[in-house]
Amino acid sequence: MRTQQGTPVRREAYQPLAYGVETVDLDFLLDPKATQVSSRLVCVRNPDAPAGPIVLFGEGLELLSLHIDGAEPAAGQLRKTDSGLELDVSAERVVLDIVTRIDPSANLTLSGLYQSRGGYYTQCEAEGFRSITYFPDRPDIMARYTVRLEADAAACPVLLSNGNLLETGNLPNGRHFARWEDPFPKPSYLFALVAADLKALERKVDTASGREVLLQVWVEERDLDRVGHAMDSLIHSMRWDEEVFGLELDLDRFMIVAVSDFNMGAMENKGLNIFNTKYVLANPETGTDLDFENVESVVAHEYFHNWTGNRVTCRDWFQLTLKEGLTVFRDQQFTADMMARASDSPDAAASARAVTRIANVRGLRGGQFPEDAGPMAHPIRPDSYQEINNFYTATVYQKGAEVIRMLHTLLGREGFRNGMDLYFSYHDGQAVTCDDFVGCMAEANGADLDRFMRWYSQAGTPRLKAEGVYDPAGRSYSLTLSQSTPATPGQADKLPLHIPVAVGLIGADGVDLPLQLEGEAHAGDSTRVLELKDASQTWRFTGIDAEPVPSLLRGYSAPVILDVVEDDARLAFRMAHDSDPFNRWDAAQRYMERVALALAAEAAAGRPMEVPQAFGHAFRALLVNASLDPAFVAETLALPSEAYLLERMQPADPAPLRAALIHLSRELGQALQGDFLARYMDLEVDGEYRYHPADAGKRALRNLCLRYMMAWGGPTAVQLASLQFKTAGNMTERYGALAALVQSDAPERLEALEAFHERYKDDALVLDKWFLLQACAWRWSADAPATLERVRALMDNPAFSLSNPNKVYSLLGGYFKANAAEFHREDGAGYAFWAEQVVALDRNNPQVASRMARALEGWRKFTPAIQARIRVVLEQVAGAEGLSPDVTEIIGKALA
Ligand code: B3K
Ligand code: ZN
Repeated sequence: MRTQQGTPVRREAYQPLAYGVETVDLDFLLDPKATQVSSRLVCVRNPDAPAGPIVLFGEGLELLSLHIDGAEPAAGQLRKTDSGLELDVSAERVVLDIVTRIDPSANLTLSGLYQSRGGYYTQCEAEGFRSITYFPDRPDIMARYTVRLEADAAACPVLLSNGNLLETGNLPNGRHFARWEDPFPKPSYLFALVAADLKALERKVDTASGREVLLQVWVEERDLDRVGHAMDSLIHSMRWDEEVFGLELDLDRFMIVAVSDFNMGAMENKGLNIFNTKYVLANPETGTDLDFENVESVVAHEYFHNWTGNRVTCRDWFQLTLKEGLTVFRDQQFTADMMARASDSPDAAASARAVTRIANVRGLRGGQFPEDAGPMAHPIRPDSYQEINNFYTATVYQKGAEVIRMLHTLLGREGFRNGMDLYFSYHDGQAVTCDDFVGCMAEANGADLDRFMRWYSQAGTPRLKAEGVYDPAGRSYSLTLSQSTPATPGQADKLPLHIPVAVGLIGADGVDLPLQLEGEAHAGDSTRVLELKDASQTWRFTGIDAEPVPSLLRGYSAPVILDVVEDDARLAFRMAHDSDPFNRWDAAQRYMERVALALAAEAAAGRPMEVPQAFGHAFRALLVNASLDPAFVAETLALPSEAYLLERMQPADPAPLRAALIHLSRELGQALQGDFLARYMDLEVDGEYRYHPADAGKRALRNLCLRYMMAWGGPTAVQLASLQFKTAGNMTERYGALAALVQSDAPERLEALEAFHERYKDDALVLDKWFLLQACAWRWSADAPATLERVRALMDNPAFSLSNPNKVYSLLGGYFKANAAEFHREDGAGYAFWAEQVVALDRNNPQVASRMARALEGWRKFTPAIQARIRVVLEQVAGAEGLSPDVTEIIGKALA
């Protein structure tokens, strides 16, 4: 039962509760249909809060009994409210005994206590604990927990909860029990239990201070051959946090559990991280290089939460980016360090770091920019929400991480570390705010971050405009940077932000110039961080003998859209010479974007499309440059995502854009067929598969070459792809070949899809890839079968299930979010299908439904004709009966 439909919660309305909780003792009698939960709470008056009752939230619970200090409540002492219960008490300290009953087998929301493949699992963030028992379920209520679990020993031989294991034992009737204790106070959202038939891979390792800890990764027995990489990733994460931040694991035991039915990637429950199988299981036969990378970064992310999130947590959910932005930044830094460490030269290390950064920025531009430009736009610290689960967003996570990165850029590595140390010294064991965090950064560095705080309160992607003027007589170059942020819903006026802009100037010979600002005695490094704080500021570089080419926002030093006039020649120059690898990639992307959007305009006008020759030359120069890291080249030559291009196209029109991208790929594939083939041939990786950035880079570029060759078509491409498909020794190559074949109309396409299905039909995670690939398929010829019909047919595949989020994200999410031209087909059939699926999903799992609903929130960027068609289905869903608050909020904001 969801309550309070439509009533927004406001950040400003925060009030501490009159009573906190000191200790929680839970006892679970696990049963599929009738699990009994007994809870003893020691509630203590909070002297800093206004007087009031004990507030307990509860949702969908059957209350069996409630005692206050051992007695039944007096008449009128206990009140039912919309969100749970309130108890009037006068003592400073009160012991509550509450017994409730719940039905895990009927819980399809995958929030609270639910079942998956016969086991019991919990997910409590953000507000799932209240559907397990009555509790002041807010992150500022931190308590110490003990947990007793009792279950059928045959069905659930493994019983886990947070912290340390105290005791296990057998009981009559084939049941058994375990008792756990978590020594650290925690908010209820970090509570977890698992009762299931699982096996563990175990390792014992010493922490930096020499304490031995037990690490376990729990999976179903059949998956034990896929957990080694997750374990290695966990150990690497521990070491990294010790070395880089001086943070050690604080428990004697750390557990990861993999579950097939899970709404998001993973969850950082104290000492008992619960993961979507997708981010634990990977071996060369079943996981691609990207899967290996994702497992490593998600394991790291959840592990890093132990300090940034668990030891210091959020005061309220508006502060979510306090833990998420910071932890994403930490996992990004970790990945970059891991990639760099595996490289064999400083250049290779720099390139590997850039590849990581490029992936971060691709995610930001493709996922967060559209959010910031649409009806869901919100600051990284939102001011209000209707359903908190809708605010685990790209803005809170990815833009939040960019904001932390800017602090790191402004304060430097050491200054940032000092700020972190101060943060833990002040706030360990507390539930705090974003202001507390930035306050520590400012205090540790004597820095003024007042204006910087605006990043926390302003929504929208800022535009950064740059204009340079060269003065030959004065041998100087003046750079004027100006900023503005477009209005977003509910936030019309924007103030200037504090923006770090890393700048370099490139000389005519392609070499960076040493930078000397007016008034400085000496020239310094060739990259300088300028701090833009006002609407517009000018910097004058001196001692410049000829007009330079500026390289702005190096490393993507701020999450803004850079507006600078650069002609094609200048983009090609930076593609060839920019010493900052990120900006070199960005120059290529900008050039490609320009070409793609120009082609799309021609296609929209029904005129012939022509790819500029100069672009082909610049592209080729990178393709054949064997001295560059293949991973970097692959990123550079990959098309910008459609999602990003649609944001840049005004008005957005998916059909001509798709036509343009197909045309561009084909033309490049044809013009450079010899070069693609040559690179394809010499990039083959010998020997046994290992997950290593050097090998992964070669495979990535090789697969990219194959796709361009396939775009042009012809028998050679089909033969190569078929051969690679049949002889591949690992999933990266097999899947890469399948992805290329799916682009063709040759009979080999269907053969390969069928062979892949036959081989992996019992392997859920691999099948997810197969569903995804077909959902995202482009139509390379007019008579290729329509994607929607294929997607509908695939829903009947026995392996597909609407109640498994991974399946929904692959097949429906792939179609709604990663196949614009097919989804937005002119007859509106894609939209009708969307409406039908959103409403169906919402009946069981509002969080998943809401994610799918978001596929159309950006509808106002499209052409008027498309908007008119979308409005019809938005209104149709808005009128559906019994809609969850999750979907109601999304549709309501879209239509507002
Ligand atoms: N903190 C969780 C996300 C919980 C989402 C709740 N709807 C995973 C993470 O960010 O690490
Ligand atoms: Zn997180």
